[in-house]
Amino acid sequence: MRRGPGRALVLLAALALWWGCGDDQPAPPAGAGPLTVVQDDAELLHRSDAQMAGVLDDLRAAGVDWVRVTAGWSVIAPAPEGNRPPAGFDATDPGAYPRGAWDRLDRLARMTRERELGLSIDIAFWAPRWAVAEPVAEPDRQRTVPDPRHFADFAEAVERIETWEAENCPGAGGDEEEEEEEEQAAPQTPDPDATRVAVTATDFQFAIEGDVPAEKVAFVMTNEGQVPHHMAILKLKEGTTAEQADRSFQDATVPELVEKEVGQSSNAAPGEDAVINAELEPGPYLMFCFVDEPDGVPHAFKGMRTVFEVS
Ligand SMILES: [Cu+2]
Repeated sequence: MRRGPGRALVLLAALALWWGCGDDQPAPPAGAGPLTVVQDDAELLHRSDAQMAGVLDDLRAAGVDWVRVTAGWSVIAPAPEGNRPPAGFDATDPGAYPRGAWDRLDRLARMTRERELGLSIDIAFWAPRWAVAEPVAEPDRQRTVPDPRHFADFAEAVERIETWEAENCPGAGGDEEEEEEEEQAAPQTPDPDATRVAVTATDFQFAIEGDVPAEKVAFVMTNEGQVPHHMAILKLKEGTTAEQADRSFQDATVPELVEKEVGQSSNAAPGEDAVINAELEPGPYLMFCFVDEPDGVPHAFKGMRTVFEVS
């Protein structure tokens, strides 16, 4: 199970990892809106070098930040119409795939890197015949009851192509995924001398009950969602507005707004509680959740972040 980052001190590092995805990644300009992503397998995988270069140059000039294409399972896998994979085929090893299987994606990875465009790769349709339990009539449109183990093996092969890592941040792993294996924060119990502040976590929002006083506080979060959540709290610089904090998530400038890290709770499973004890001073604070289940996108980016004022 993937979890939130380890200690409070790594909160900013985790945020930076999410945005940074390595130094090669194009940083969106400060103050820009959401990232612009264009998906087009036909134009970005199946054209001549010159045509693709033209398309990518045009996209770059039009302000596109990322392009997105599909790593087509049945296109890349061997024997896509066979009842079983080739004998001894290790589907997790990119080198075990047919010669040239990755060439189109390799080419796009190189060409996007040259233009400082981000590259996002879907690991997706269609499945090879040998990976589905119920074949359909069109041999190249298999989709019914694919075997999740086979799919996981293919996903691992995509993930193991190292030259893609820097371009391939949100979905398909890379260094940041290993960082997430760090231990989560240790569970705390509410300090008996502290003022309790009840927090409700749902998928994907926080609700903080009442005012938060400038004293010793125990945030007690109850997870009423269907997936695990935690709380991470940062103290923001005086005068930071909720709107600024919100925008900073889109343009990757949260660290610029932070005065200090306050703490992080353990992860709470659905129905369970998690706690942060903290001594609070007046000012604006940011609470967010960096758990990224089930799809690898931290909940903070799905709305699980809120700014509150301590007075
Ligand atoms: Cu969460």
